[in-house]
Order: sequence, then C-alpha cells, then structure tokens
Amino acid sequence: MTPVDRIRARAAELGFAACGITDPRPSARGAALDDWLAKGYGGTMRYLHRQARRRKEPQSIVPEARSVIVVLDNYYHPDSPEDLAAPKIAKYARGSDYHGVMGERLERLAGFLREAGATVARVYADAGPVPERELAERAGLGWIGKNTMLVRPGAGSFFFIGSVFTDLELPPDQPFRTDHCGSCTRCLDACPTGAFVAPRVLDATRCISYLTIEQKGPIPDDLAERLEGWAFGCDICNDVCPWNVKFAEASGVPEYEPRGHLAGVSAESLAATSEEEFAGRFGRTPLARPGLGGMRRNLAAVKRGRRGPLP
Ligand code: B12
Ligand code: SF4
Ligand code: SF4
Repeated sequence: MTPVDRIRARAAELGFAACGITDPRPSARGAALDDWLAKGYGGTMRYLHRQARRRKEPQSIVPEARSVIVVLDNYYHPDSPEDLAAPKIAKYARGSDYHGVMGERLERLAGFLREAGATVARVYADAGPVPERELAERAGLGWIGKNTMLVRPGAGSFFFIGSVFTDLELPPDQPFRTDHCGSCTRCLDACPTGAFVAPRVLDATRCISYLTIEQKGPIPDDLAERLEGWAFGCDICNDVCPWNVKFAEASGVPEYEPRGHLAGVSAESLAATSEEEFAGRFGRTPLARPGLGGMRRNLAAVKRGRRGPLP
C-alpha cells in the first residue's frame, strides 16, 4: 500500500464517502470570485470579501502546506412526509451540526497524517477561507454543476466538503475535467427565486438558503412570496438534479440521522417558545445559527408567502 492508499483507506474507515489529493496552488477562478463579489452577489456575507485573497491563494492559508487532502461527507437521507410539508428544513440541517461531526473525524485523519510524519495537518470544514468546491474538483472528486454544487459521478451532490492542509508531499490526483451537466438545465429552471444569473453563477441575495440562514434583517416581501415553504435552507436545485435522483444513497454517518423536523411548528407556536425550549430541541443542529429570533422571522416569512402577494 502506498502512503496515499493508506490515507484513502483511513478516510473511508472514518466514514468519508470519497477522498482526493491536490496541492495549494492558486485558484484558477480568482477572477470569477472577484467579479461575483464586485457585483454584490455575496450580500451581507462580508467575511467572503475579507477571505477573498486567501481563497484565491490557498497556499497563504497554511504557508507550510504542500498537499491538500479533500474529503466528501454524505449527509443524504430520503425525505419523510413531515420533511416535505411546510415549514421545511434543508436536508443538511436535519441532523447534528456538521461542523462538529466532520471536524472531529477530520481531526482523526489529521492525527493519522501526523503519525505518518506530517508536522502540519490543519483541518477545515466550511468555516475557513478555503475554496472548497474548486479544491474538490481539482482533487478529482467531481465537477462544479450549473447549480454551483460539486457533483460526483455516480453519487450526486448531497455531500459536505472537508479538507486537511498538510506539509506532507503527496502525489496529487488528476483534476476532474469533464462537465457532466450537458444540456440539462433542471436546477436553473426549478429555482423559485430566479437566483441563478447564469449557469454556475448564483446571486446569493436571492437564494432561500441565504435569506433564511445568513441574511440579517427582514426577508423582502417579493422573495418571501417565493419561499415555497422553506424555513431553513433549500434543497430544490439539488433535489431536481438527475445525478441525485438516480444515485443519492442514505448516509452511514449516525450523527446525520434526521433528529427533528418542523411539523406542527408555526410562527405562532415559535412566538410562545422560550430560548431554553428552542435550545433543547435545536441547540446542536444548524438551526442554532439563526437562533430562535431568526427562525421566528423565517416562519413569519413562510406564512406571509403562503397568503399570496401582499398589496
Ligand atoms: C457562501 C456559501 C453559501 C452561500 C452562497 C452559495 C454560492 N453558490 O456561492 C449560500 C448561503 C447561498 C449557500 C447555500 C448553500 N450551500 Co453553501 N457555502 C458557502 C461557502 C461558505 C462559500 C462559497 C463561496 O465562496 N461562494 C462564492 C462563489 C463565487 O464561489 P464558489 O461557490 O466556490 O463558486 C465557484 C464557481 O462559481 C466557479 N465558477 C465560476 N464560473 C464558472 C464557470 C465554470 C465553467 C466552472 C466550472 C466554474 C465556475 O468559480 C467560483 C470560484 O471558485 C462554502 C464553503 C467554502 N468555504 O467554500 C459553502 C458550501 C458551498 N455550501 C454548501 C452547501 C451544502 C450549501 C447548500 C446546499 C445548503 C442548503 N441546502 O441550503 C446551499 C446550496 C445553494 C447553491 N446552489 O449553491 C457546501 C457545498 C457542497 C457541495 N457538494 O458542493 C459547501 C462547500 C460547504 C461545505 N463545506 O460542505 N452557501
Ligand atoms: S438553494 Fe433554492 S433558492 Fe437557492 S439557488 Fe438552489 S433552488 Fe434557488
Ligand atoms: S440539475 Fe442538471 S444542470 Fe443542474 S447540476 Fe444537475 S446535471 Fe447539472
């Protein structure tokens, strides 16, 4: 077994669905990121501006790094009838918060690298200046679809992406170079808010995921009307993708088992819910990010939207 084979085997043992190797050379899409930010598509996510330089030059994130190990973590579980009824939660947020679940297993992978001689092994899972989808594509794990998701052939896109930057010099995998979207436009056509400006360019300020999780302040009425019952995140442009319809398989990671839905929860019932009750039910899930205040806002917007256009 080569050192890379052993790393892949350890990643599989830790429950990761795929593992690829790349290096921290500069992003080939720096101009696309600058343009995206300049057009204001990042809305109030100011951290994306602050991180832009490091995102474009991954070497600057961990100067000692010679290789980046990229993993995919499957979070898919089929929808239950309660999941499909408003108010809806995106699939990724139905289990325990992935930052901890993936972070802990990435740390174990980093420990394995240290045992193999690495002096630097730093892990990232969503919370860092890492161009995760591009690195995953470069590590041969899939292509960036028209919905901007990293899609893996024969597997789909219901994956989180994690990475370990290390000073081990490892032979990189071949980048993924083919586009398997072809003439399909299902994701672009299905987006209820018209958030795709063009294939692979998302105006986040129109995306339900941004509006219900990241945005501060009220959800504008014209977009509230189009929430289609989504109260936290949105799965539409992933659900319609033929690669998911055909290939998505239930995750084997126990922490991603759905732990609760919002069936029976309404704007009125949340108004009467205390912070303690909310924390008891959703404390260790991604819903803690917008918190009780944010979820009250979201449920009120879902309700407003269902009444139809406001005068
Ligand atoms: C900000 C952010 C968001 C924003 C903006 C999303 C976006 N598309 O940019 C919002 C809040 C809307 C969001 C939503 C979601 N997110 Co998010 N998000 C991020 C975050 C933190 C940064 C992404 C970013 O930099 N965006 C800026 C754009 C410009 O960069 P980019 O997406 O990498 O886009 C590249 C392409 O557009 C490409 N490009 C441009 N032109 C062209 C042309 C061609 C031909 C090609 C090939 C590429 C290309 O160049 C860009 C720069 O490299 C990443 C984590 C990370 N550190 O990367 C997670 C991340 C992308 N999100 C993730 C997830 C799961 C989601 C949701 C599915 C959650 C949900 N169910 O609600 C949705 C999906 C919505 C969607 N279609 O993207 C996962 C995606 C996993 C995957 N399989 O791809 C990530 C990687 C987190 C993680 N660690 O797992 N997210
Ligand atoms: S997550 Fe929903 S709102 Fe956002 S781009 Fe995809 S379909 Fe549109
Ligand atoms: S729905 Fe079609 S166009 Fe969109 S990502 Fe999937 S294959 Fe590509």
